[in-house]
Amino acid sequence: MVKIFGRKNSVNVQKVMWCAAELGLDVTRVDVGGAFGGNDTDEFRAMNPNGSIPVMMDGDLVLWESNAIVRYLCDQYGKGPWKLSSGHGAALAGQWMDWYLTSMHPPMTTLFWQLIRTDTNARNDAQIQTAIAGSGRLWAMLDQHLTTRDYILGDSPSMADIPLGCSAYRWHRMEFERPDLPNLKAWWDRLADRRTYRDNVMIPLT
Ligand SMILES: N[C@@H](CCC(=O)N[C@@H](CS)C(=O)NCC(=O)O)C(=O)O
Repeated sequence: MVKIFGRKNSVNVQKVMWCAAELGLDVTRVDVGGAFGGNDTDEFRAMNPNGSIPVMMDGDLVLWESNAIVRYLCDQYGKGPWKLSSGHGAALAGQWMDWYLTSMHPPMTTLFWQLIRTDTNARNDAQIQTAIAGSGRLWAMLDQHLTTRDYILGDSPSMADIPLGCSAYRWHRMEFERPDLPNLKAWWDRLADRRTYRDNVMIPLT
């Protein structure tokens, strides 16, 4: 039985829970982090010295870093396009997943904290505008990539769609003026047709 430690409103926990749902895994999730606390105890830090969520436990394997957990679950339990252990698919999935983490996550985190977690009168408009412009340039690159594909690797969803897919919900749901990116929107609509995505990702932004 796979156990996940982490609150469900965390984008990093959502990646793992959505992935597990796609694979049809029976997962137990324990609320940890944020208002629930529990991630600064000796016991939790023995699992993850960063004190961050998510953490996954599968038998005697304890794993942190959400993208690493997604890759592990797909490799261990995935079938078809969800299992990409090697070859071009795995390489390209790694590229998009790393790109999310290193390029897209920073401006999207700024937007989330400014627009969702900061009172209106305490917001920093310059930071918000810079983050909209910065993430908008990156979403435009993905929009271009999606001109000829339904999903990031082609005809089927795969682990490559997971980190960016979780972030795309926030991009489309937070309130600001977005550039018109029709291929990105069509891809996001396709994700939103999936019950697994709606149940685990499309939940209130808090
Ligand atoms: N790179 C890590 C980042 C983990 C991370 O920063 N998690 C946040 C939640 S999204 C966290 O633990 N915040 C502290 C808390 O929730 O108490 C990953 O992808 O798993």
